Amino acid sequence: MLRLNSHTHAHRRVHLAKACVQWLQRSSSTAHPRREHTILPPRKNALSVPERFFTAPEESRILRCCLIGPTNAGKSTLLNGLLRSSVSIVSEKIHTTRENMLAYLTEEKYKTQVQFIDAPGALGPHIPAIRRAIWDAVRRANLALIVVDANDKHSARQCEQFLLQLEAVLVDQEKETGRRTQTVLVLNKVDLVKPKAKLLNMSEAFHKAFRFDWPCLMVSARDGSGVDTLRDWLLLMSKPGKWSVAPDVVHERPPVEIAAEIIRAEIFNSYREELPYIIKQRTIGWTELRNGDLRIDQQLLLPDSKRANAHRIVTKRLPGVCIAARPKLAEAFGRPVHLFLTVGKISQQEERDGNMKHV
Ligand SMILES: Nc1nc2c(ncn2[C@@H]2O[C@H](COP(=O)(O)OP(=O)(O)OP(=O)(O)O)[C@@H](O)[C@H]2O)c(=O)[nH]1
Ligand SMILES: [Mg+2]
Repeated sequence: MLRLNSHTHAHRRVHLAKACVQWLQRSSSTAHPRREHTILPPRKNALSVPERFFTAPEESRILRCCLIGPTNAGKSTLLNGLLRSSVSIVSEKIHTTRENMLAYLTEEKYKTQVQFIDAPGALGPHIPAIRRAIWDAVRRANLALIVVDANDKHSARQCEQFLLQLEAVLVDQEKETGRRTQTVLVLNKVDLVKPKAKLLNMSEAFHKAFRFDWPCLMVSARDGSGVDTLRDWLLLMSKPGKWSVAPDVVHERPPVEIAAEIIRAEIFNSYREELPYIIKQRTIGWTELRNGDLRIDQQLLLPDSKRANAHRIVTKRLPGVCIAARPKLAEAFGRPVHLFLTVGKISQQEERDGNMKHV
């Protein structure tokens, strides 16, 4: 009996070994293809990717918080500071953020998760999609951070109209749902304000114009002052509730979208006037190279109607965009990234659709 068993085991081992050899032979011919056009999640050091299943602690807490306010006030810079991670793109141009961006901060020690919505900026040119995104962010949140540039002395007056619209949205929300999103004023860029007494005047002017639920908070998203205090306060503002994502998830954007955003930030830095707003991006290649590096091929598309001059300018500055974007892509994906950009044209149909998103 024992011998029979040993024989069976030996037979199985031989069979298994043969199967392994066959599998290795098969996979060695496919393991290193010249190019694999598969889209894989980022590797180590990369931004986190969502997990389908996770166990949240008992008595978990949650806060949904949106960042709204004038364009260029520093909302995205502040979000990155709160997350201690570069998730949302930042530039000195207006309307850098074009649609609501979700991001998560989880402090397991406090069993608390904060879901952030970084909204596009208000007070720029009237773009209906941007308006809709802002009010949608407010309705989804429990707490709205109204982020304002403290160094802009006219901001209280400029915000009047925006605050009136916000009040109307909150009144409607209360009528429809019986719930009103709470509001707090966040004066950002305090590093630029001197003397600091000006900040008190500004806070007073805002509080006269709008009924905020909480006293004003003052921060500098750039140098980090006040950001830790704001983060702690947000954690305290959470309420018992289920987490939306696993604790290591910072955002839920697919790698292709992350890459497009990083490149878009450099498009904002490299081109002036209307160009950053009319360029669309199309990822045409995502290649896992044999040595583990990543190759990204992307086209920057200009409307067919644009003059040849625009094409020339975009082409001329392409190497600069590549050079600036590569290290940031490498940091995000945790390995060397070879970026190849070319210039193309948007078809008349795409132009007519007027979709602002990455294509
Ligand atoms: N000095 C200073 N500059 C800041 C601060 N926060 C942001 N900035 C700068 O302000 C500019 C706009 O920052 P963003 O974070 O892109 O502003 P935003 O409100 O998200 O802008 P939109 O997405 O266009 O609405 C960038 O050049 C930032 O570097 C700050 O605390 N101090
Ligand atoms: Mg932004």
